[in-house]
Amino acid sequence: MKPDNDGAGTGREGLSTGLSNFWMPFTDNRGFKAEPRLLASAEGMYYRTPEGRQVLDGTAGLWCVNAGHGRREIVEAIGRQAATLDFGPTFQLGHPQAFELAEALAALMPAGLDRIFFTNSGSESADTALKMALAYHRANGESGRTRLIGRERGYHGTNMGGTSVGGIGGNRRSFGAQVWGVDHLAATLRPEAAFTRGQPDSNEDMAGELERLVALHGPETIAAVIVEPVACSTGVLVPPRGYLERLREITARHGILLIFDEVITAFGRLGAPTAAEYFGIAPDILTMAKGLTNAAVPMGAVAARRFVYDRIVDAAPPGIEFFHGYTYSGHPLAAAAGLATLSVYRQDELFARAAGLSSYWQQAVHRLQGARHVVDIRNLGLIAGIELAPRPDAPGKRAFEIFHRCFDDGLLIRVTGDIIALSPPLIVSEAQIDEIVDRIGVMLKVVD
Ligand code: PXG
Repeated sequence: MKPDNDGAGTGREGLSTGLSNFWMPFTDNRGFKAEPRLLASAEGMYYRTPEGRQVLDGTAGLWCVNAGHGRREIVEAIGRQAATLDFGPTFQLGHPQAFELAEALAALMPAGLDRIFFTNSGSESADTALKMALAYHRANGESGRTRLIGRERGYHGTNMGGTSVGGIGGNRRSFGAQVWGVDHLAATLRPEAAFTRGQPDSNEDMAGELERLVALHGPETIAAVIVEPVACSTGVLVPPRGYLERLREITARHGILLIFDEVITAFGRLGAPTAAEYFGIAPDILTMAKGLTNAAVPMGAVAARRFVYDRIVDAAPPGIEFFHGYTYSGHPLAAAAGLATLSVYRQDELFARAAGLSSYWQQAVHRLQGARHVVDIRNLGLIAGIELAPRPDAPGKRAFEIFHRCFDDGLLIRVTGDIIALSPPLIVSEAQIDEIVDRIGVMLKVVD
């Protein structure tokens, strides 16, 4: 393959090929390929570029490397597993690691969410959860319950179901209509709550809108409501106090399943195993991915309450009960990585560590209140969103420039629109928290 150019000093060091063939996901392909930024290795809190520059990871990769990069225990477990059983089907066969991991996950979930279905990603987890909800109601003799309700500014991955219940205009509009019979709640962000530390208080009954949708469509048509407990990808929208409790109450009253998409929030991001536990609310179905394997091998999972599993399984005639699954559901390498990851979380008490750091984190990120461009700061657990005023003629450009400059300066942040999103590995130190905030503070001064 012919290199696009020779690369020296262009950010292409260490790359012996061209860049054209890889159609990159959610990327400005033309912009990136004109000015690539590459990662070569990673350890602990740092990435390293091909030129050997260290980059402090303020985002745990893409919200996923919760235990920090290159954890020896996880790497070794993957290697051992690859040498022992590289692949084994889980359709009508099994291998011990998948069952062991399912048992370990069931123990970590809120009580009752103990039937675990494996997928390979958050997107597959979201679509699996939606199909479980549909199958449950059918098995329950309520096949009219097909409507799915998501939320504006929600993100549930990029498969058909997740895109449809998701609430990101750009993701949906590019593909036209998707899954039929979907409706959305409004996003929970309110301008008057700007700069709230943690969960905002609200007098408004935002979740009460679900009652309106139930009255509009009829409860007998609604299968499930799916929300992220904290909407992360669209800029860290922290639910007001009482909101999730109210969603739980309304869904339960109308026989609607409540799905928490915990692809980001599970595995310690809020200082608890799950957001469900953090908020003290048990959904009927809970999706995971990312931190499940510390991102070392792709894997997702869906935890269902026992009644969901029992209904689908018991109602089925002898034979396959749930016509769904993936070649790699419970893949041995992923399962081994998952088991090793859970043991790292346990041994290093990383969820408690995140909980202990969250007030330091809150203080630190809110130091940017009053900094140039900053119009809101939101945080919970080890998550923060720093919202900037957009440039009048070019929304998103200011934050994107800060993302580039931070990377070149040795800090990885994530931006969505004009919002900076932060979610460091749970091993972050107080000094590194200060460094993340201070470096962003400097960039806010430099970038117009
Ligand atoms: N649900 C939620 C809540 C997510 O955050 C997915 C589903 C999809 O997961 P997969 O593994 O299919 O990508 C996600 C993924 C960002 C960003 O910058 C967030 C995600 C993925 C990539 C980037 O905020 N979240």
